[in-house]
Amino acid sequence: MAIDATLPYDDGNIFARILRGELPAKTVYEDEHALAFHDINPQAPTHILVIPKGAYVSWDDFSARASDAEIAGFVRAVGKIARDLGLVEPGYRLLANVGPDSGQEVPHLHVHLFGGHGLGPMLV
Ligand code: DGP
Repeated sequence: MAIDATLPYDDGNIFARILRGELPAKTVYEDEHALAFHDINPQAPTHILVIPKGAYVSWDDFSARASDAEIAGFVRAVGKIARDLGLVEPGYRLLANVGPDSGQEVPHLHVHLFGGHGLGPMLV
């Protein structure tokens, strides 16, 4: 169910539990600012979720409250993951859903990283 991105952070959400090691994930990358793992329901040949280590509900929350160091570390991590996975050629797509209209389901910021052949044109 889509979540209200204006709600306070709920530290019982699935991705908070993955960050704490309470739930398993197929991790591909971790550093001080970011954790990346395979989406449980992949929508492309490669479908990775990249999440910040801090407690942020959405991109809106993150961009408003995170420190410059957190933002820079997270953005650099996303780029590094795409490079490390060999996605720069033929290309990849980033997506972050924010709030009910977007269909955001998990109330911890996550950037979808889609890659592999045949992504096709963006529909929205
Ligand atoms: P969004 O609609 O933008 O909130 O995307 C949530 C994504 O999270 C969706 O593609 C499925 C994925 N997902 C949900 N639960 C889990 C989980 O427990 N583990 C993993 N790896 N992915 C999950």
